[in-house]
Amino acid sequence: MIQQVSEKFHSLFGKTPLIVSSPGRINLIGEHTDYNNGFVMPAAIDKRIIYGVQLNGTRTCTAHAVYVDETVSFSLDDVKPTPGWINYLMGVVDQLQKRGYDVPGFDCVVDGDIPVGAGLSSSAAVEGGLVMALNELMGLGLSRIDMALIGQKAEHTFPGVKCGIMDQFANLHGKKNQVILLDCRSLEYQYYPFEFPDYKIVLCNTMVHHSLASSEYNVRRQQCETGVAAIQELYPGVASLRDASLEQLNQVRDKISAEVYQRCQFVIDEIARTQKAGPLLAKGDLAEFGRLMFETHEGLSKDYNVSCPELDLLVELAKVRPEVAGSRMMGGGFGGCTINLVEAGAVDSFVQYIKEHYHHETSKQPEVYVTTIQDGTSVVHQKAEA
Ligand code: GAF
Repeated sequence: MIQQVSEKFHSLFGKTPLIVSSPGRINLIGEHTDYNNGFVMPAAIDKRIIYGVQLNGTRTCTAHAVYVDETVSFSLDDVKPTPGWINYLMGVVDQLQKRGYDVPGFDCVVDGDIPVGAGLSSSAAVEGGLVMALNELMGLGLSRIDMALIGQKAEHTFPGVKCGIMDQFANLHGKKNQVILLDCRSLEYQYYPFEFPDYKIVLCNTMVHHSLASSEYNVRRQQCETGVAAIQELYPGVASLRDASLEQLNQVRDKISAEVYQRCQFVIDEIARTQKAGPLLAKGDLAEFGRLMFETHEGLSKDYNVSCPELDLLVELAKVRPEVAGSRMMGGGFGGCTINLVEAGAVDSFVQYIKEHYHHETSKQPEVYVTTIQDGTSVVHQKAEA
């Protein structure tokens, strides 16, 4: 892919680009906890976006996406939300401009193998890769945390998804064979080795992406805030669900709707589960870790209500297989992938079983990815002369 991007860039723009590699992410546990100031446990993976970027000395930015064979342009003097994939690039440029940087015109070629709408955060990869490229080409000296925050804000303001920090953080801080335990309040983090030769991480893609995803995401965030506001009436020190206990939530039960109660209960439980996850990994207790993953799925499906029949089916199918330590839906929900911890020796039979049964029940052919944990966004080739 790197060579293809480089060649395409050369044929379109006649120059040698800076190359940046920007990965998708998985999340082992800690779902819908990031925007509640809780903990998450993501990692960067072997599916990625490759960027070729070079400054062009004009006030125009031109981008070519190889996978859709489409070229689009925008003026740096007219950066505003625009339908299509260009929105993610413009969101990043807008954030840099808002921080006072005089972004110069650039050309770029993008290619990638992160399936879109699969819950592997292709959008954070698009954002993180461009911030990294511009940081390098403009010599901005931004930290990886700055870059993650820029990507997150771009997502809020352009596509309009009020996401937490997990995806952008994992994209920029991923490390080969390590998962990140991130405290989304302080942005302090710790790596845990994920080196279990007897297990593989298997992603099963439902191949559905329900249109509810981004609107319902923002509704969940709002519901959590409603729960916090009710708790704050009694406990002014509670700034987010991270600070709240089930006892406190129970005390305001009659002041909030049953739905808001369920949402908040899930988040409080999920933060507690994620805090247990690090020590379990350190001990190599994948059996208990996997049990927590099943519990997470149950909560996401029944209480947080962000699953869908296809995701539930994939988890039900996985649950009865002895080679599966844990399985759950992953990411924002309403489609996309499940993440499964599967005994390495039985991966082939697991994949075959999932494909057959999922197809039989839904008439859809799932895609299955046996993934590995890799480094986060990085510059692949040093800046070449423009
Ligand atoms: C999406 C969001 F972008 C993340 O911030 C996170 O909230 C996730 O859904 C759910 O855990 O990927």
